[in-house]
Amino acid sequence: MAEVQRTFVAIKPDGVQRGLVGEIVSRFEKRGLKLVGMKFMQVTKELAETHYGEHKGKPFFEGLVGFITSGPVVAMVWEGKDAIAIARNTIGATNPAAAAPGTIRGDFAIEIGRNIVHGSDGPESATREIGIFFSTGELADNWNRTVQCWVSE
Ligand code: IDP
Ligand code: MG
Repeated sequence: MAEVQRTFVAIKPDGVQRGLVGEIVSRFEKRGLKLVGMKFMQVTKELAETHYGEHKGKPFFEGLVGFITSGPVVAMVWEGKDAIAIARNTIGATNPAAAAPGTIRGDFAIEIGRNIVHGSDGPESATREIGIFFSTGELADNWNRTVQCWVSE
């Protein structure tokens, strides 16, 4: 039986600027994940450098930090069975040029530096990323998504 997980997803500044917030949120809702956290916010340089710490030193790091701080983002936490992998395959491959049609990146983006959405890549990064973007009081998990019995056995 798949484990119930939480994952961190963010709509990056390009997704916000292009008016794709509703479309992207809708895809996670329709897939069957439960929303437990959401905020519209400006990412600081410090938060961006912490969030993307694993990429420090890579040639695209400075550009990535500049991009992610260039406008507001929508930070979210989604919950469900296997939520981390489910969110990643809803998002699609890192390079949109190689992302399958039907995925968010495959449908709305064409290059890696403007790939619209972020999703945690494993349980440790999910815990870490949720923790740096949200305090526990900001997560609203005391609700029943009543359609859940039609999504999961
Ligand atoms: P992911 O977002 O699919 O997990 P990562 O390899 O963790 O992909 O890279 C984090 C982010 O860094 C990517 O989503 C993308 O925005 C950016 N990035 C990764 N590689 C490149 C690159 O070669 N050029 C420009 N940006 C890149
Ligand atoms: Mg990553």
